[in-house]
Amino acid sequence: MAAETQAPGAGAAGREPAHGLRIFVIWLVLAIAADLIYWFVLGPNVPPGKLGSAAQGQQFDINVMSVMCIPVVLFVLTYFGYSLIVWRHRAGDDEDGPPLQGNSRVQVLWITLTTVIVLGLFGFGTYQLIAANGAGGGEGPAPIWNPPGAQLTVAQQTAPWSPGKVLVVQVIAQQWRFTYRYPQLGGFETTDLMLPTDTWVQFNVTSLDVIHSFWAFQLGVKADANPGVDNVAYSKTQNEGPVTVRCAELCGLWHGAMFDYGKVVKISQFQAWATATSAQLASVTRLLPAYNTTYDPTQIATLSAVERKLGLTGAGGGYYPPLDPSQP
Ligand SMILES: [Cu+2]
Repeated sequence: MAAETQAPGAGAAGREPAHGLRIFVIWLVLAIAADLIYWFVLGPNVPPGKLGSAAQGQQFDINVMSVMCIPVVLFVLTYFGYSLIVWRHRAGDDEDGPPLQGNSRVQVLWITLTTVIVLGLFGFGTYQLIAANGAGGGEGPAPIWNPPGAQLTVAQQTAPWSPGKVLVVQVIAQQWRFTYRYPQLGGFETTDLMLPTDTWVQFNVTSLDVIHSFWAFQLGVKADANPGVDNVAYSKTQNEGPVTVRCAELCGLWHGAMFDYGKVVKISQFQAWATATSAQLASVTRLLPAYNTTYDPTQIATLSAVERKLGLTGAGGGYYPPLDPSQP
């Protein structure tokens, strides 16, 4: 670029320095340093973290994109800074700059680089979507990408769970809370999202009323909860740690209060919790409608009765009609 042009009147004695090479060297040093700092220092701390495989995949994608973008941003800034310092107007210099008449090398380089970056990201993004089994998004009732052993019929979803198997967790959304049903652990329904480490989790997300969205941030899962639809999303838990669940779809007056917390715990702790909870809730579990991927609205009265038995009032307490005292 500017390397080949000579300022008018510069003459043989006043040859322009190799601006292009200078800019390139400054940029290269800055870009390598910034990318290394980003990748090794900032990158490992980028949200949503590494609690679940989908989250880790998202962190990796963000980091790859950042490492590609940082040099582009730095090139713009380097060029800008170099121009301000080297090519600024100097006192007494009233000459015009050289006329710009296009530069096919720069044009070819520009088109090639942007094409490579965009197509590269397209390929990378597509691969990451497949490799991460849907990358934490809801894939609908018939997922295209399943982890091994995750294609289960409803009957298979109720077969007892043991470590190493895919854990089925049904997420039931309603105004304005989430409850979690564990069909492989006796079918109890709880307000705590408890998960074991090192386990593929199949979230079967549904709703009893309006459209909600199950967003388990640290697991990298976000899936719409639609009434009458079983929306399947996957994440493999990795470490122990807390999970925050929020509703990510404006769903009515108390949407903002529709959140709860969960935990990823050791497998032995999870099994102890499941055994205790299953026993503790046995009388309530008997009242629940049989486990299914979706629930008919006529079953909502039963479900809400059960929730009251569980002591769930919260924001949704006034939504359902009062309990019929003659019902158990
Ligand atoms: Cu909601």
